Amino acid sequence: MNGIYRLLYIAKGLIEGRPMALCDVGDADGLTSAAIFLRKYPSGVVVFAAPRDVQSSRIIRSINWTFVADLPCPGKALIRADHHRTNKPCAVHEYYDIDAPCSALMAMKALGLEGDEVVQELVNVAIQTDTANITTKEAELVDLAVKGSDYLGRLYLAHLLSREGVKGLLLDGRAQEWIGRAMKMKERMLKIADSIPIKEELALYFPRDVGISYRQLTIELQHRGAVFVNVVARLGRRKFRLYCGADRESRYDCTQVATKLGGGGHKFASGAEIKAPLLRPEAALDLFKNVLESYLGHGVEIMVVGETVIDSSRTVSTAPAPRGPSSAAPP
Ligand SMILES: [Mn+2]
Repeated sequence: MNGIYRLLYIAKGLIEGRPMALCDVGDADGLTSAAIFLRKYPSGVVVFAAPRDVQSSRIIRSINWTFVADLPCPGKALIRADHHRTNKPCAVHEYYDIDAPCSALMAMKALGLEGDEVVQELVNVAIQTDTANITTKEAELVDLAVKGSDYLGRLYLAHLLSREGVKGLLLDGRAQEWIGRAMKMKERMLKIADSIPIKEELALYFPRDVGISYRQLTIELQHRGAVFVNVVARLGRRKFRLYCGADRESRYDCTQVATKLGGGGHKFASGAEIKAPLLRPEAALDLFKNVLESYLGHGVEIMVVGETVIDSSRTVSTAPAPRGPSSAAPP
């Protein structure tokens, strides 16, 4: 569905000859970067995409983008704002710094908007959300609004934030609805976190989607004392996604796991969409286990989570995956 919206907005941008931005659909950094672009170009067209879409879509790769934020280089771009270690630069004007806390900060510099108060507020929000250190009400609101909204909702939010800043969310009925939805998701995520015994290294598997933010779960488990968290969720028959989180100061490097599964990101937060074999999609889990074990240099026990999550009663059971003796717990 998102692919169809993308096509429609790309067509609109091309036909009307407007400046076009390609921004990460996944989080508040992509959203605030899009809002900063619209602050500079109020008539601009925003197209959202995930990193994997940039790699796979020939249409995205064929467009001459005015602005790209928080995403790998699609090929042709005038300005790009980014801070991902695994992304290769390519734009005419690169604002690329792997030590930057977020892409929104690079977007502000790239578009020369340092003096704009709304932009400064949006950057301040993205710094907090992208470093998993949310301390202000504004950052909390934007984070929730992103998590509770879909593609078109995020487009709406980008325009709202560019016009009115974060205070625009408070008076907007749709934004309030998405914030409420995300708060419910967060409650469910906290219940699941409660059921997981904290260890330095955690490897979790969700055999089906339980409708939470798995990224948020990795962050929560780290706050509770885990240092290296890998979550794989099965989101469809052949669709498995990895979320990896590691403490910034630790010896762990999430990109080492994610890139071997076809993804990428930061040392402290990476992700991948795992390609599952057509006839035996379950092999994706074995692939994940092998990659994780070879990176860590020892056996890994994968905990299966949420098999009996029932929405009404919200009970959660966790049990170790049934595995052979070769995959016993690490020494
Ligand atoms: Mn980012």
